[in-house]
Amino acid sequence: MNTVEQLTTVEMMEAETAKLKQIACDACAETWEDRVKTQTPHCKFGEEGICCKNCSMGPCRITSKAPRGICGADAHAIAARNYLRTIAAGTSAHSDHAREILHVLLSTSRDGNYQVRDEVKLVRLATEWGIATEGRDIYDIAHEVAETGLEEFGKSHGTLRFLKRAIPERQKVWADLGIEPRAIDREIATSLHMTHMGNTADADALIIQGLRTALSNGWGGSMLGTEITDILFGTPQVWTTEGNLGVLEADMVNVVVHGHDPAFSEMVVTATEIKELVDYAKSKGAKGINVVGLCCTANEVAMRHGVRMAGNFLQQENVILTGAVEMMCVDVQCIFPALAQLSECFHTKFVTSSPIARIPGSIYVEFKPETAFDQAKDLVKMAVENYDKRDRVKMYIPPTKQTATVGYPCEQIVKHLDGVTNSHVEELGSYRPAVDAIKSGVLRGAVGIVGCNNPRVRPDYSHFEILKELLANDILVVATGCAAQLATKAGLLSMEAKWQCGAGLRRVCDLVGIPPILHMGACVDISRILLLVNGIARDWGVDTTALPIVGCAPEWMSEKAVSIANYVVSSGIDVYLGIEPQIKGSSQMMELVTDGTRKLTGAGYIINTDPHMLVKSILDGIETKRAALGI
Ligand code: BF8
Ligand code: SF4
Repeated sequence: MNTVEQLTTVEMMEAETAKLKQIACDACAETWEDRVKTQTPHCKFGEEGICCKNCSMGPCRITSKAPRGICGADAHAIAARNYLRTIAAGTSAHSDHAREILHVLLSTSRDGNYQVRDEVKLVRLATEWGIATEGRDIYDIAHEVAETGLEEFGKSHGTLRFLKRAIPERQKVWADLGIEPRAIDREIATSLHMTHMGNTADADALIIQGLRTALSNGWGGSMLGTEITDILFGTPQVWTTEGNLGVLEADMVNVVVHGHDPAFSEMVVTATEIKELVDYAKSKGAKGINVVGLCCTANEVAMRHGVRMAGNFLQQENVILTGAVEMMCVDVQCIFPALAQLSECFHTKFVTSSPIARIPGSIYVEFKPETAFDQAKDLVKMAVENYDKRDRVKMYIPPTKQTATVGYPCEQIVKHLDGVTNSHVEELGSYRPAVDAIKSGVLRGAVGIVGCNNPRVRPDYSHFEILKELLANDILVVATGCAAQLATKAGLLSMEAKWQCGAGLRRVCDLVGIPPILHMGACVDISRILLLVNGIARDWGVDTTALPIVGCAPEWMSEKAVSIANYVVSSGIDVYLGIEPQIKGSSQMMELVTDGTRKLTGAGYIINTDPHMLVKSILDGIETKRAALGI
C-alpha cells in the first residue's frame, strides 16, 4: 500500500535540494535559487507585457502617463504582439524538433544508423496520406513519408494534413474562423510579419493568428514529431521504471541525457548498452554504465526503454550537484546555459550536440545522422574515462526514488480498455469503456496535467497539490512533460498510488490495470492528448467543448507552453493556468484569452496562482460540463 506517507512530498524534495545547495556553496557554485534572488523583483513592464522593442524608436513602455508608444501602439496592441511572438517562438521550437526528426527518417536505411522500428505505424501514416505502400520497400515508403511530412512546413497551398484527424465539429469551427493553419513555417512567418513595426495593432486579429499558429504546432509540428518518433524508435510501451535523484548510482558511470530530440538520446542510450563499453567501464572500477534522463528526454527514453528518470526542469542543476555525473549530454530546449559553468565546479563533462543550442563552456559535438552511432560511442567512452576523476568527498546522491509505471500513448490506453470490454461492449479499439465510466459518474472526468516547474511559485508544490486533489475526486489524469516528472518523483505514477484515489477511480484502475496518472510522454506528445480527447468526443458523439475533460499547466514557464495552451483552447478544451501569462497590462488581452477565445473556439483560460483555488475551479468546471450533458 502506498499511503500519503509513502509519497515523496515537496518538503522532502526541498530538504534534499537544501543539502545539495550546501554542496553548491562549498563548491562556490551558483544555482537558479541564487539567480532568482538577483532577478527579483522582475521588471513590471515585462511582466505585464507592455514593453515594446519591435523597432529602434523604442523601447516603448506603457504607463498611465505614456499610454502609447512612439508609433501610437497602445497597451493592447503591444501586449498582443508580444504574446503572438511568444506563440510563434513556441511553435517554432516544437516544429523544428519535428523537422529534425523527419530528416532522420529520411536518412533511414537497413544498414544505417537509424532504422524504422514501427513499420505498422509507418504504413498506416502512408495510407492516411495517400502514399502507395503495396509491394514497396519499407524504406522507400519511409522516405516518401519523410518528404511529404517536410512539405507540411513550407507548402504553398492548402492546409495541414493532420487537421482531418479532428472531429468534424472542430474542423468546422476552424474553417468558420479561418484559422486552419496553412504551412507550419508560414504561420510562424505570418506571426512575425504581423507583429513587425507598422503592421497589426488590433488585439483581436493578433489573438486569432495566435490560435492559427498554435494549431500549426499541435496538429502540425508536434503531431509530426510524435508520429515520426514512434515510427523511428517504436510506439511506446508500458514500462515500470524509477524516478528522482536516487536513480544515480554511486558505483557506476552516470550518463545523463537531457533535452528533447530523441534522435540523440536514443543513440546515447544504445551506446551505453554496448558490451565493449560496459566492459570498459568495469575495467575502470565501475560496476557498469547507468544512463538516466532529465526533462522531456527522460520521458522519451523511459517510455521506449524503461530508462530511469532523474527529474524535471528545475532539477537539472541538482543532478550535477550530486558530483556523481560523469557526463551530461544535451540536445535542444529547456537546457540551462548555467550547466556549463556548474559542470566546471565538478568533474562532469557537459556536452552540447545541436547547432540550435550552442552553450559557451560546453564540449560541442555536432550530432549527425550519418555518424550518430560512432559519435554516441565516443561520448560514452569519454564518460567512462571520466569516472576516476570523480571526487567522492564532494559526492552526495540523495537516496530518494520512486517506482513509476510509464508509457501510455493512445494505442496503449485503447489496448488496456479493450482488456476490460468483454462480451457487453460491442466495439474493440474504442474509448467506449472510458466514456461509459465518465457517463456513469464512476469517473467524474479527466484532466491533462502538463508543463514545467517554475520558481515563480513554490516549485512542484502546485503540481503535487492539484494532482492529489484530482485523484481524490475521481478524476483520471494524463500527464506529460515536467508535470509527469513531478508525478514520478512524488510516487504518483506508481500502480500503488491508487490508494490516493477516490473509490470510483480506484475501481477503474483495478479493473483496467493502470496507475491513476497515465504518463503520455514529452511535451511534444500533447499531440497524443489531442487525439485522445478527439477519440473520446467521437465515441461520445459530442464536440470536445462538451466533455468534462480539461487541461492544466500549474507551473508552466516556456514559450512552447503558451503555444500549447493556445492549440488546446483552439481544440475546444479549457486550460487552467497556475502562472499568469505576461499580458496583464492589457485588460483587452486578459478578456480575450479568457472569455474572448471561449466565444470563438468554445474554450479559454482560467487563471489562478493559488493551486488550491485552481483545482477547485477545475472540479467546478468539470461538474458544470457534466450538468450541461445531463449526467
Ligand atoms: O517541453 S515541461 S520545462 S522540459 S517546456 Fe521544458 Fe517545460 Fe519541462 Fe519539455 Ni515542456
Ligand atoms: Fe515603440 Fe511602436 Fe517601435 Fe514598439 S513599434 S518600439 S511601440 S515605436
